[in-house]
Amino acid sequence: MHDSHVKSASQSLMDLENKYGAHNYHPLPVVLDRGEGVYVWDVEGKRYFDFLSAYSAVNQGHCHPSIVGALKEQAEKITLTSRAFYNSKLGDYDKYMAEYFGYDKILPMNTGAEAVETAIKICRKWAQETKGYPEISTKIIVAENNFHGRTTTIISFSNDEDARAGFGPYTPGFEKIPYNDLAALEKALEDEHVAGFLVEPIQGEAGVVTPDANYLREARALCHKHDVAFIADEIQTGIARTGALLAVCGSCTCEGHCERQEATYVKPDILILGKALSGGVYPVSAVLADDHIMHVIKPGTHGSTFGGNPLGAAVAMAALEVVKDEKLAQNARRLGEIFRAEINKYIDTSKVVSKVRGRGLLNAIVINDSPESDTAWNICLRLRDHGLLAKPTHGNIIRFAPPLVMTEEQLMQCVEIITHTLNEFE
Ligand code: IF1
Repeated sequence: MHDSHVKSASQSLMDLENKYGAHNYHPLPVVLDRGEGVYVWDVEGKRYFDFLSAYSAVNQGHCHPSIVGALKEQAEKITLTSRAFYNSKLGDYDKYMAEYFGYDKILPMNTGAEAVETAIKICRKWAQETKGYPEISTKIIVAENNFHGRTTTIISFSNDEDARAGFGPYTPGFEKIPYNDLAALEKALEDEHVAGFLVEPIQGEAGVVTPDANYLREARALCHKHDVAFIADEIQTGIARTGALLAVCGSCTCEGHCERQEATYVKPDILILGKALSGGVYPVSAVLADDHIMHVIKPGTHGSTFGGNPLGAAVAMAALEVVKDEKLAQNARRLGEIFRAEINKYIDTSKVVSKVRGRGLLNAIVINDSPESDTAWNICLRLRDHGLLAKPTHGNIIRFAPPLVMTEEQLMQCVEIITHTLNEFE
């Protein structure tokens, strides 16, 4: 029998994180030790369905063998050269990415926030050098309740007080408008020095907020009417998560190999990728644009030690091959429809859940309680007890984002766990 005064391995490890790690997160009390596909195991060996996917970074499933294989093979050759020299992976990677997503060029970076910062710099430089905008009045429009990362410039245009309080002074040159509001965008575009509009196709952290069907297309058209760059942050919504290669692809599930004939495709002028670009195996992010914008980047104007390293290049190409070969966009679309239909059936007779929303396998439920309540947190604790890991976003919203390699049978097991757990709170 386990002595109650003897700490579990999990508790000992949680105590170490609390004692020696900055408290910049409030994790669910579970200590993960192994991952494979849709499953993770804690240090006591208990298995869980992972319904967060490391915030949509492991779309291809934990430790996908072909991605890990690419990592191992490259790691034994050469991992990092810096861009002071060429390397034998980057040229093939640049070409692969340009063709996969349909752009002239890619600027390779590492984290999502770095890629967002890179996109902001490219957009500003493009406006100032090709359109003669004055530096002081160059502006980028963003949406309220955005999440684009945690650097000082990015939190400067956040309206999440937890993310920005105390970190000023803030970077100027950004204007917030309501999300999914074309009239507000049209009005903001009256300013003659707007360089770009930076937007998430679906607002993830805000609680998986999906805009009207025509929003992205109309927003891009408004931007182009004013020669303003339409910048899509697909770090969380991209790489098949929403049932298409990119959320801006809409209903198309061609995995990026059509000639973009699909009427639903809204091509960003600047595309930002991260997270599942590497399948969660290594930090890889990227900014893609055509030459008329990317040409402003000249030697010495931007860079990073790890950006474009051969290890990340090898991993990202393997990760994108998995998306195509395993038809992850199609699977995400099909399973997402089943998931929302099943949860809506539950909602019909529920007092606890008021709504389910999302696209593909990026979904969230809204708990019928105040955002300040701990109901959503307590539901996630019980989900953990029942073998499924998820975490609330803001207060009363629980995001559900399993790896896209999930089977229908596994999904139905998870629906059973979720509805059974919710029932305990009715
Ligand atoms: C955290 C969630 C938050 C992102 C979008 C850029 C980035 C992210 C659309 C920056 C990162 C992560 C960061 C993590 C929690 C998670 C997240 F929505 F995915 F759940 F915060 F909103 N654009 N999202 O979602 O990429 O620099 O992290 O690689 O910071 O708490 P990064």
